[in-house]
Amino acid sequence: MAALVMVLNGPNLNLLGTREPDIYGATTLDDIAAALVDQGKALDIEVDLRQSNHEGHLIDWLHEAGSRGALAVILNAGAYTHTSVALRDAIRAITVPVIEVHLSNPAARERFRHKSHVSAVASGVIQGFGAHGYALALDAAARMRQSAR
Ligand code: CA2
Repeated sequence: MAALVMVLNGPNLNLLGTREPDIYGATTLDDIAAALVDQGKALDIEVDLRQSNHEGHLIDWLHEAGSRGALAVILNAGAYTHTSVALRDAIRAITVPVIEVHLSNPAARERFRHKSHVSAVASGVIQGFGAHGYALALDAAARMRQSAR
């Protein structure tokens, strides 16, 4: 059976590819989803990509990843990264490894983006590589499965 990787995206990421391409690139979230599904087929991984502008949805989906025994969650929590203790608690509450992804490099941006509530409870962080960061994260998830075998 294919392993499951949930790719969860937070607020405003539905706008990807339509505004601020200088910061976030020209690739849409649909483009990213299609590329990850293809990449997943080659790795025997089912990719389930979702986006919500609501914090509680992201928390419910993290719980779902836990109850479905997902191989990993790839999480771009958007601005909630910098504000949400509730997301941090949800990541702590599941045993599924979470790979934090950011299109931009928040460490090179405004000070308020330097704090991530996710990083300390994530298995790893990929940031600053644009949409390619999601592909790197899926590859990391596949390698985690290999090393667990
Ligand atoms: O670099 C990232 O991936 C971020 O998670 C993106 C968040 C930002 O708050 C984080 O600091 C870093 C913002 C997502 C907004 O996405 C947009 C996409 C297109 C146009 C406008 C916003």
